Amino acid sequence: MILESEEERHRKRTRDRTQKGERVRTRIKSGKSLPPNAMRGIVVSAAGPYWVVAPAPADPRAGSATVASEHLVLCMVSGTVDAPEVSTLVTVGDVVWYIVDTVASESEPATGSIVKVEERTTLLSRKAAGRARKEQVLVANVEQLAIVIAAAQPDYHRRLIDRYLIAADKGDLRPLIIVNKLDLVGGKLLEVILDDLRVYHETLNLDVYFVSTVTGQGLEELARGLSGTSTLFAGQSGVGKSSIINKLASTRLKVGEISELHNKGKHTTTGATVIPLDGGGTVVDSAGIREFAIWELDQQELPYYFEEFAPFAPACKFTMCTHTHEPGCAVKQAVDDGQIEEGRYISYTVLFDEIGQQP
Ligand SMILES: Nc1nc2c(ncn2[C@@H]2O[C@H](COP(=O)(O)OP(=O)(O)OP(=O)(O)O)[C@@H](O)[C@H]2O)c(=O)[nH]1
Ligand SMILES: [Mg+2]
Ligand SMILES: [Zn+2]
Repeated sequence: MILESEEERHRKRTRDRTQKGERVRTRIKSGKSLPPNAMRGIVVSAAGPYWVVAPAPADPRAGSATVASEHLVLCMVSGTVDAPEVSTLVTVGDVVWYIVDTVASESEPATGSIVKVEERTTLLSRKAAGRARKEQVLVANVEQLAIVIAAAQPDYHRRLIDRYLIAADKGDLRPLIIVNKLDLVGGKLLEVILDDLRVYHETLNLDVYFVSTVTGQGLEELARGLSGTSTLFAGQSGVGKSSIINKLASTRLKVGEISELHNKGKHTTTGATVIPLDGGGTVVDSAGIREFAIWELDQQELPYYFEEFAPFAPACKFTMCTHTHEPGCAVKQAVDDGQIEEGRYISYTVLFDEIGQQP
């Protein structure tokens, strides 16, 4: 879902500027001095051609943004902007400085222009959809990545986890795993799933939460793991990301209403949205991604993202061993001996082949 809608919204933002006779391309001007009336905020979502910005304290140490919907400002990016990134100029989670162009009235929210984007502390990227070699930053500045899978409906499978773990590692996010819809499985199948995921908490030391939004199982423990920090929820469509967030947060951003007010289409429920948690901290809901190709990953660096290979790799017969077809490969031997979990090794080979097929 996000594939088309993200691209479409990006086009829309550009088109809108063209219609208004403004520069189509925004120029990056580093170190441009900040206008005295600029205010600091956090991009909480996108609505049609706008970025929805929540005012934030000018001093970052003062805490997270006030994400009360009545204070949101609909922003476009100004003609010249002071931004560190070339690809994905602005994204959800970005800390920005903006100037208010029109103040809020009874019926209309305030509008403004983004003049500066602060350096990102973390980022979750993927290769942009389509053929072009282009990075797309999905969300910036979140501390944790919750990889959500379902025990059933959609069918249980864990392949996406390893992909997201690499993206989290690259972007400096702390990963955790949530297995939802535990109410749908029992007995033997549940045992198989628990056993299949053992490698993540026992070998890779990740927190793995088993939950159900139907029975409420595991939600309290999960809430503790998310409290006081920021967490992006990612995973296939239908696994229950929004359902889980709805159980943990009572205040939801009403960006949909704002966008309808401006008659800018209905692209508000897709994409990513920052939501404050009742117990402090924020979560970012995102729409399910059908394809998640990791940005800038080559075959040589791939083994380093599989940390459990490290003790064995030095013993491979060839120093440049790719651990795929070579004789005397200590990593493959360790898989055969059960010292490296087979599912993880399969993920490695799948990703290795996938990278090899890229142009
Ligand atoms: N049985 C069961 N169904 C659930 C559970 N959690 C969510 N669902 C259902 O799963 C479906 C999908 O849930 P969503 O929360 O919309 O899933 P999502 O991950 O946000 O999906 P996208 O927004 O498309 O990426 C809905 O019909 C939910 O009611 C659960 O714990 N058990
Ligand atoms: Mg959802
Ligand atoms: Zn090897």
